[in-house]
Amino acid sequence: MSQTAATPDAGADTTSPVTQRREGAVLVVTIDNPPVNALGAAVRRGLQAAIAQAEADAEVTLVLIHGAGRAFIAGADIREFGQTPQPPALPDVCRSIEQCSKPVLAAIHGPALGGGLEIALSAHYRLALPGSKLGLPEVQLGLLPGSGGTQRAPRLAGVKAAVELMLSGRHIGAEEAAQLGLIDRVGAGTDPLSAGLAYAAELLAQQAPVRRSCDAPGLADKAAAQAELDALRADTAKKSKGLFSPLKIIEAVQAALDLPFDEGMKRERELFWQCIDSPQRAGLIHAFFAEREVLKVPEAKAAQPRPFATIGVVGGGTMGAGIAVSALDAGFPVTMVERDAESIARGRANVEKVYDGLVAKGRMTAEAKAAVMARYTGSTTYDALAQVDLVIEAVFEEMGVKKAVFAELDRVCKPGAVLATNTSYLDIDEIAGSVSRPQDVVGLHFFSPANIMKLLEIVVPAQVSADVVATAFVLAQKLKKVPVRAGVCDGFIGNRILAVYRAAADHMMEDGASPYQIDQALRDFGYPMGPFQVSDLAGGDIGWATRKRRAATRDPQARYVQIADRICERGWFGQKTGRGYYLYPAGARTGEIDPEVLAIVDAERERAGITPRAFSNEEILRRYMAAMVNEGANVVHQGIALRPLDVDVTFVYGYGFPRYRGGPMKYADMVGLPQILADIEAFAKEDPLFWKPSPLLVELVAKGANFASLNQSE
Ligand code: T1G
Ligand code: NAD
Repeated sequence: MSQTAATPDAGADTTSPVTQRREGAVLVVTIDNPPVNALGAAVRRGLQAAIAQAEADAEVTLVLIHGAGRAFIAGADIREFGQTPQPPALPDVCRSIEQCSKPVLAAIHGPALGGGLEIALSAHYRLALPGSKLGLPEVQLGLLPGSGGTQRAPRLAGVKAAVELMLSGRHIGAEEAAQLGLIDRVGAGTDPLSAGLAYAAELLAQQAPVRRSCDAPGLADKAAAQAELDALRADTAKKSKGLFSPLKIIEAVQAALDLPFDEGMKRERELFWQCIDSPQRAGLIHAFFAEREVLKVPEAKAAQPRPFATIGVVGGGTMGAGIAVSALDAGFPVTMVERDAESIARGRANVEKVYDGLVAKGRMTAEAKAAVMARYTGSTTYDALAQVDLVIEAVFEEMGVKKAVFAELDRVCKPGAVLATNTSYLDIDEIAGSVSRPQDVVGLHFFSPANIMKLLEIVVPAQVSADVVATAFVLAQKLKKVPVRAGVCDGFIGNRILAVYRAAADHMMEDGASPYQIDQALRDFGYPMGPFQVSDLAGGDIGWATRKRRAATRDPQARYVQIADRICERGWFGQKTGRGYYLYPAGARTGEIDPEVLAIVDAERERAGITPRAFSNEEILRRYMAAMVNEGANVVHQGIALRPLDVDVTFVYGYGFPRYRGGPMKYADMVGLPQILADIEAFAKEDPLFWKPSPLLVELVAKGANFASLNQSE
C-alpha cells in the first residue's frame, strides 16, 4: 500500500522540498532540494513537519529519511550564513528527530556532510551506500559542526576519530564510517530508498527500539577520552596556523566530556556563533563559492568543448616535465618533444624523478610507476605530435623560440588540435597571429611545480574560438586544477599584480624596512612565506630576466629599486644557489638573515640618497595590500579578470594568499574600500606615479559599493 500523506496542517506546503508518503508502516521522508539537498529553511521546516506527522500517525511505526538526486544532504545551506536565521534552527530539527518516539532510519547515498551528517547522527539507525561521502567539513568554512556533531559524533565514534574527522574536514566512505561506528550498515546498490526500505523491514521485524546517539557510550571512559582530547588540543594549537575554528571544535568536544548532553549542545551553539561572527568564516565561505564561480565563464556557456584524449608537451624543463606529470597523473597518454636526444633524456628524467620520489616515500609502487611511464613517449621530432588532440608548449621564454615551435605545431598538428602556450609574460595574441589557425591557440599558464600547484590561468587571446576555451576549462577539471580565465596583458592576472606589490615591498625596503621585517609582517598576516622568501624559492634569476626584458620599456620617471639586481649580479639567486636574500647553509630550506644583504641594502639607500626610516608591521601590510588591491582593481577594470573573485581565486591558489581571508579583493571589502583608497591617496603624495588610484576603486567608493557587488553572476 503506498499513499502520499499530506502534512498534518491543512495548508500543507505542496512546494516543500521535503515530501512524505507512507510505505506500509514506514513514513518515507524524501528531501529533494537540488543540487545537493542543502538544509535551507524550507527543508528544515519540512523535516520538522515530517517528524510531527510520524508522531501523530499511529499507523506509522518507523520513519525513513533519504535524499533524492545525487546527495543525501550536503549540509546547511551555506548561502544562509551571515543572513538573519530563519526558524526552525537545525539543532532543534535534529533534536526532534532524535527525540522521536518511533525509530528513525537515515539512508545515505552521495554526500552526507556537515548538517547532513548531523541529521543522520540524530536518527536512530544509519545505512550508507557504497560511494557515499560522509564528513563534518565545517572547519573548511571557518565553522564547527553546530547541530550536535561535536556532541553526538564522539559518543558514537570516540573522541580521537570524531575530532580528527572534524579537524581534517575530510570525507570518508561508507566502509570507514561503519568501522568508526558512525553508521550501522553498508547497504547495497545505488538506490537509497529501496536499500532503506529493506533495512526498515528488518528493523521492524526485530522490533528495533529507538536508540539515541546522545546515549551512546563513546565517552564512557572519561580518562581515556580526556587524554585523547588533550593530545589533539596540543597538536591543534601547534598546527592551526592562525585559524579560529579548530580550537573551538576542541572546546566543544571538551563540553561533551564535561557536561550533560543538553548543556553540551548549548555550549556547542555558543561556540558555533563565535565562529559565525569570525571574519574567517566570511573569508572561507567566499573562497568556497569563488572557486566554483570561476568555472562560470562566457565561453563555457557559449560552446561545447572539443573532445580530447591525448596530450603533447613541447619542452621537458621545469614546467614541461611538471605539466607532463600532471597529465600522466590524470590518466592521459603524453608525448613530449624536445630539441635533441640529450634534452629529451633530461625531460624524461625530470618526469621520472617525480615518480621515483613517490616510490622512495612508499606512496607509489614500482609497478604503478611503470604503468604511468608506459603512457609517456619522448621524441625529438614534431611529427610525433601529428595525432595528439591538445599540445602545451613550455619552451624558453623567448618570442622567437615560441614562434618557431608554433610554426612546427602548425605544420604537423591535425586540424582541430588545441595549441596552448605556457608563457608567463609573452604576448599570446602575437604567438596566435603567427600561425594559420589562431582560433586554436590559447594560453595555459601553469604554476611551478606544475604537478602540484592548483592554479591554472586560462589566457584568452583575441582570436581564440569559444570551444577552445571551453576545452581548456575541461582540461583543468581533469587535471584537478582550479582554472581562472584571464585576458592577455603583461603577466595576465597573477604575475601582473605580483609585479606591483613586489615593487611596493622593494620601495619599503629601500626606504628603511628590512626584507626580513617585511617577510615577518606578511607571515603574521597569514602567508606561509614573505615576498623575499618566495623570491629565493622561485629563483631570483627569473625576476632578474623579466626586469632586464622590461628595462627598454620601463618609464624612466618610475621609481626603480636596484637592490635585487645587486644581489643577482653576485649570482645569489636563492635556495638554488645557497643564498639570495637569505643564507641557506648546507641546502637548508629555511633561510637565515644575511648581514651582507643588509649591507647591500644600506649601500643602495646611500646611492639613492635615501635616509632610512622605521616602518611598523601594520604600515608594511597596508602598503603591500593597497598595492595588490589597487592593481587587482585595474585588472578587473580592464577586463583582464572577469570579476574580483577571479583575482581572489588566483591569489589563494597561486600565490599563497591566506585562504581564510578570502583573497585580496574580499580582504579589501572587509577592511572597507574607503580605507584602502584613503591609504593609496596618502601614499600618492610621496609617489604619485606609482600610487595611482584605480578608476574602479574610485568609482566603487563614490557609489558606496564594494568588490562583492561585481561578483554577482548573471
Ligand atoms: N550549501 C549551499 N550550496 C551548496 C552546498 C551547501 N552546503 N554544497 C554545495 N552547494 C552548491 C555549490 O555551490 C554548487 O552550486 C552546487 O551546489 C554543486 O556543488 C550546521 C554549519 C557536496 C561534495 O561544507 O563539499 O552544515 O556552483 O560544484 O563538486 O553543522 O559541494 O552549481 O551554483 O561543489 O559535486 C557543510 C559543501 C556546510 C559541503 C559536491 N557542508 N559542499 O561537490 O559539486 S556547513 C559542506 C561540498 C554545515 C552545520 C554546518 C560539495 C559537494 P553552483 P559542487 P561537487
Ligand atoms: P626551462 O628552461 O626549465 O625548460 C625549457 C625547455 O624547453 C628546455 O628543456 C629546452 O630544451 C626546451 N626547448 C627549448 N627550445 C625548444 C624547441 N625549439 N623545441 C623543443 N624544446 C625546446 O624553462 P621553464 O622554467 O620550464 O619555462 C618554460 C616556459 O614556462 C617559459 O615560457 C616560462 O616563462 C614558463 N613558466 C615558467 C614558470 C617557472 O616558474 N619556471 C612558471 C610558469 C610558466
